[in-house]
Amino acid sequence: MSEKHFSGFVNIIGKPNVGKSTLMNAFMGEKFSIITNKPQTTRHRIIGLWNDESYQVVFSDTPGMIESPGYRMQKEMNKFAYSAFEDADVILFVTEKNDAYDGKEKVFKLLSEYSVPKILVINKIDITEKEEIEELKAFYTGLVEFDMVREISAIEKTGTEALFSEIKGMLPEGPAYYPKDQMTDRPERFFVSEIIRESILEQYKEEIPYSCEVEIEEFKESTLRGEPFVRIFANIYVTRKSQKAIIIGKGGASIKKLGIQSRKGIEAFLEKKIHLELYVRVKEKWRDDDRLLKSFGYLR
Ligand SMILES: Nc1nc2c(ncn2[C@@H]2O[C@H](COP(=O)(O)OP(=O)(O)OP(=O)(O)O)[C@@H](O)[C@H]2O)c(=O)[nH]1
Ligand SMILES: [Mg+2]
Repeated sequence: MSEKHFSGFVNIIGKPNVGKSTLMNAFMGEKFSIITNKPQTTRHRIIGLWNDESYQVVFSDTPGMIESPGYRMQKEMNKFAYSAFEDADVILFVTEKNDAYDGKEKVFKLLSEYSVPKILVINKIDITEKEEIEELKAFYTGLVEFDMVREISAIEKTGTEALFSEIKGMLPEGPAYYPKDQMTDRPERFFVSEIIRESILEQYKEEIPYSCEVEIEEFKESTLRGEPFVRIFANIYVTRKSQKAIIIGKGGASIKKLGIQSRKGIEAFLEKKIHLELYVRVKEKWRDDDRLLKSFGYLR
């Protein structure tokens, strides 16, 4: 018995909204990261573990890299994104036609200096003309020496299977980093808070999505009439009173809708019935407050 085993960290980086989380979910075949049409949806580094007998692929989805972060929260998000350069065995640099790079950004210097295999992934080819794809390829390969260039549509799963096989072929021989029955390094309650945040991003406009954070205060598993059941209390933090009023809506209509939408997503994820209570709290400066950022997992 000397079956070879391969493992490694495959870190997915790029600007906000290019489809990093969509790609991670396509590789995993499950929804790990939340996806919305709003930039800066992902705020943490999220790990998805793909296991079989011979492989453990440790995918990392990261927040989109921001050129000039404002709030402390965005600075910490950027740190998560750039931490992808600390431990990668393979780097996936994801782009799409709407990325406005001029070539002088820090990411290109880092990519050039980093010696692991790097793949240029041109995403969203379902909405990109052939000539545009060629232009993008020429632009990026002129900046960085990529080991591989692939065109995909993460949403339609075009080219993602082939890309996955190629990634596996780039992994070094080595033991598993995590237990083989594990799929992520985060507890269920993290994903529950993300599902609520996704519903907020979908339902509310303008500054609301960027002003919100969700904290799970209570996550209590029990049974109800012999069926598994979870009671969840969640706090939604906003930065202003006026935002609290918007989240709640007239006569509580908006928060009711949010609750229903979130509950559906959470029940599908946990495969259990839940009872969900949402509370809105105003914390003016949470995005710059060390103590709160720490409790929300942005700071160690
Ligand atoms: N047409 C098209 N849209 C896509 C594709 N992949 C992702 N999208 C859409 O692009 C938007 C952003 O996708 P995400 O996966 O959230 O992007 P992200 O890079 O993780 O974004 P951040 O977390 O904000 O950094 C969503 O509306 C997706 O549905 C694709 O292949 N084609
Ligand atoms: Mg994302």
